[in-house]
Amino acid sequence: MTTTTNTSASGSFSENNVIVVLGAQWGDEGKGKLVDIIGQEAEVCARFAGGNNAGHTIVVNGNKYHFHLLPSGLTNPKCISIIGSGVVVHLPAFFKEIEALESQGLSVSDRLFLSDRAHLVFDFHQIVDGLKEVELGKSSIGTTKRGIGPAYSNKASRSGLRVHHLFNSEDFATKFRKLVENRRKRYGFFEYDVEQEIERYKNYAERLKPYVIDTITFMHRSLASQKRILIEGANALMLDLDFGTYPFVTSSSTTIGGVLTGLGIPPQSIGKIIGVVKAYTTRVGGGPFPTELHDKIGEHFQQVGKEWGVTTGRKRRCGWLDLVMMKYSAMINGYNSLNLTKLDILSGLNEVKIAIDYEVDGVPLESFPADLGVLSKVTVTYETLPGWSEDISTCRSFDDLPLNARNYINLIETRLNVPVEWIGVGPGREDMIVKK
Ligand code: 2SA
Ligand code: GDP
Ligand code: MG
Repeated sequence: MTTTTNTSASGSFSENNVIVVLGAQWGDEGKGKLVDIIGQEAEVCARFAGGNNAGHTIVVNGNKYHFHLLPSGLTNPKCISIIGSGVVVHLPAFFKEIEALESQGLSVSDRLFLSDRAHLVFDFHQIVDGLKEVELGKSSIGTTKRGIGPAYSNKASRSGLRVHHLFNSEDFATKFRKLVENRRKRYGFFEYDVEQEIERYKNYAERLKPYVIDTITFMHRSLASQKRILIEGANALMLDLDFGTYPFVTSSSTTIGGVLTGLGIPPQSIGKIIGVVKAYTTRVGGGPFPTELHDKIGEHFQQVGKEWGVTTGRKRRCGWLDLVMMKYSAMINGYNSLNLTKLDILSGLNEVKIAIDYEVDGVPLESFPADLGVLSKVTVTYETLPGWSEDISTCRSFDDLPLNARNYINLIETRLNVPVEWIGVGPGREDMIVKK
């Protein structure tokens, strides 16, 4: 793989040693692409939350790379990648992803490290994920069925198994048997060969040894030696366990707080926080979505934007950009700047709309409501702007963009009071405008 790019990321690290990239909506904003671009200058790239539920597609010179559990910064052959203690790790998926990337010519195994404190996701967690969804029936979450919720549940209830447990095989076996027994008590008997699984994990433990380190010490050494560190978000603010549309959320802290707890670094080490926001909104799975469209425009976003899940292949739901949600997102994460992605997908629409207010029974809401019952009743106020017909995918500076596209961006900046620093106009690494 070559690493040439027209897009300079060097400016990003000139003033800050630690840059955080976070999803600002319901995920799939295009975080992977920005991480790939900034990652070309990074010495360390770290994941802090989630597991292999995440899906990032990166396109370099027409080649597609799919990342789920491993940090996308691995596209830079010189960058060391860290999976922090806040991540939950399914070892079969971990090794499978390494093999897939290596088969594409990306050598990763000598520069990838995993926290000894990270919790493990087992196949039985994935079985339980499915059983839980069935139990919920019509109100199911629409999870990725990767076992993420059940693994974090075990972590929170202090019965989970962490990476370091693998290296004490007797203790591991005892705890593992108990864990499965307990899940069978809760969900009824399910087929699962416990003893065979224990043997399988003995092999995994041997294979895993070279990857396991104390990532906290590693991160602090990297901070002390002023390494250029890129922290990569997975999922997004509206899927955060505390701040998202609960219970239609994932089970981790996907926000800035999760960066600190998932990597064990202090707040003052963070230099810059970049929020990635799609020029429209998508969501995959269940849950409320105030600006969702069930018309031709929604179909335009879905089809032209190729909105299918990277992990499950599910169709993503689509709607207008929502600045009520974005204000809430910016408030919590404190973005220093934004990467507006997929602006090219808006080309060809006569007019474009942006949600600017929510009202319930004629009364404007001050912020994004906690109660989904309230959220389901909101009337959304939109600002409508004229669209543009030009193909913008070859634009490489802000001034190259049609006036109406520039106005769209200006409105976002003014309303959110956060500068748009990066503008995505296509899936490729070079399809990015850096706004001065
Ligand atoms: P889970 O599996 O317990 O984390 O699911 C809980 C909710 O979180 C949503 N979720 C996601 N939303 C968007 N993208 C995700 N990653 C994949 C992608 C999704 C896919 O990049 O396309 O392939 O379907 C992701 N992961 C979790 C999920 O839809 C539930 O609403
Ligand atoms: P992530 O989970 O936030 O990393 O995003 P995903 O990779 O799940 O989904 C974003 C999709 O949009 C990927 O297929 C990207 O290749 C693609 N993409 C990213 N930025 C742009 C852009 O500016 N324009 C277009 N057309 N596609 C983009
Ligand atoms: Mg994704």
